[in-house]
Amino acid sequence: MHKREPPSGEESSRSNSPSLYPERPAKRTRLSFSNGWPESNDETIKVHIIQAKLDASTISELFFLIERQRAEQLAASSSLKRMFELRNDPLEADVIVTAVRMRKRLERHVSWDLAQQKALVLPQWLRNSVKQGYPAPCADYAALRELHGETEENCPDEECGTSLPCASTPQSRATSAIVGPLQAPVPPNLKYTAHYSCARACPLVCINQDLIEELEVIRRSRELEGLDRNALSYERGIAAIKSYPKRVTPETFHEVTTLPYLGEKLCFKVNEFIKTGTIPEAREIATSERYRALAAITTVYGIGPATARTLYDKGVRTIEHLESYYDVSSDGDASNLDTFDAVTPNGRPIPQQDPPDLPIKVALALRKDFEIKIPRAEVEEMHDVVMRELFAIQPGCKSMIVGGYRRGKLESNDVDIVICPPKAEDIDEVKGLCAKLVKCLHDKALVTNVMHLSGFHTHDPFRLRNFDSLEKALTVFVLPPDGKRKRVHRRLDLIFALPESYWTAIIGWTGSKMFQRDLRLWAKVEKGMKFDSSGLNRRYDSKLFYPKSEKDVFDILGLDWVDPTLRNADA
Ligand code: 8DG
Ligand code: CA
Ligand code: CA
Repeated sequence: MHKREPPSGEESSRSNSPSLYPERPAKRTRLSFSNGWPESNDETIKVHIIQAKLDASTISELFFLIERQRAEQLAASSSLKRMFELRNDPLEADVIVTAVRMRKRLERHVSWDLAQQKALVLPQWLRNSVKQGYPAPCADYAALRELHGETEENCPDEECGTSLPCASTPQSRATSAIVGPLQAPVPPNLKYTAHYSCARACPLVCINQDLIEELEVIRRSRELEGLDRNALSYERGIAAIKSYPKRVTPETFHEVTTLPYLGEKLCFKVNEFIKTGTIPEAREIATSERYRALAAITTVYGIGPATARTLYDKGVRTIEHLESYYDVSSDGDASNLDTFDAVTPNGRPIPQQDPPDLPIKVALALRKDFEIKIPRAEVEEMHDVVMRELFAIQPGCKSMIVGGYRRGKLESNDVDIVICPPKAEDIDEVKGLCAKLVKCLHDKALVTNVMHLSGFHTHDPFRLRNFDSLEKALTVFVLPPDGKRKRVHRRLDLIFALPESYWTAIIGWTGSKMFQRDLRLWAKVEKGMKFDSSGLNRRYDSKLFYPKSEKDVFDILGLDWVDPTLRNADA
């Protein structure tokens, strides 16, 4: 797998966030899916993994391979039907992946009878199959010599050449092209037992992701109900399980109970999950009218849980109710909302005023656009467009795409870019650069709305001023028309940092939220320091530090390096 080195202090003026994946079409599939995943169908290849004889990082890698290709499938608009899906029960699987090569050992996990009805393959089969986008011939990877014939016979690749895509189809080539390196390997020094999530490795998709999704429903519901402390307990429990590299089973349950923040209540729920594959409370919440309503209402930008609860009390249950409450038509077309009233000869609108903020009616109309996730290629395109405009105003700025994109997400909800002007000392030179850029982007009809534009402050060790002393603009952005694509409104956050706070800004805005929260806590409790996106200082004498790289921040805080792709401590 691809290993990314910690970045050095030397940055180019373009993003140095490496694209983890080759470019792929920006179209997206309208597959039916639940919990964000495509639903399995007859053409899904069901895979069971026997964990015996596999080390933790291999188990994690194999589970991750499956989850990742499902996400790729969803993102890539591929019509390829051969998806791989995990099955806990070997009985339900088409293929059993195992490193066990002896009959006696195998029979501890699967009966011989059952084994004869399946294809039993080595882990490399899964790697190669996912990579090429269709099942490799199982016989070439047969785990047990005695079952070579059965493995060949039961291999799902036999269907290749009938109704399903096989090696030579363009679809399979397309999928092959979009499977890239996954994430940094987990370094042995990052222990899953560590108390702080900033000292653990949290992959984007973990081996217990199905359990995480259940716990996330409960966490979200606590948040929607305003039970913030309780929500935080779930958030912490989720972060702990996220870095646990073994599957939760009756055998591992005892160890799970010893993980940080796994209190009695959470352990009870984990145990329910082990026994039934779900958490009853999560199922009950997910189907309740109140949860569904509050979750739907808060998808509108600017409506938080408290407002959502008030609206619910007034009878609002759906987005349609909300639209009539705010007297908005429900055609959902946001294209007429841009505040431009003149048009150039080539059809580009000319803005007549400063970018407006995002009133609730506009937010409602933009909701459908905001629901459409942003693929990595488009994130990069947006960054390129912004940096081109910035260059015309102020050459030599450094920038980095941060947020979920940097943590390896295939699709983001919004785009976050940290920008740093070239000169180190002169605050006046950078003051207002953000506002200038936003104005310029608005003049070119690239930014349609600005929800927040903060002033510029030097680092404030006593937190006497705002939350963090960075210049930031939270905006709505649309890529320039290319004659083909529909203008989809995207959320774009631009964060301007002074050179001395560039690296802390990058860490803060790379997230995840829990990673950042624990970083602050670690700095305070363990090191007597204060960390936030705008800087790093020692509490007792307010001594400021000027990190020269991201790794430098970890070093100053006495933490081992954690690759951005392993900072996914949130669900
Ligand atoms: P996505 O939903 O956009 O796909 O994922 P994300 O990129 O992880 O979420 P995000 O909401 O865009 O947040 C990115 C990171 O930025 C997250 O770790 C939290 C952090 N962050 C904010 N707002 C602020 C803020 O005002 N100050 C600081 N320092 N950090 C912030 O979201
Ligand atoms: Ca983001
Ligand atoms: Ca953001």
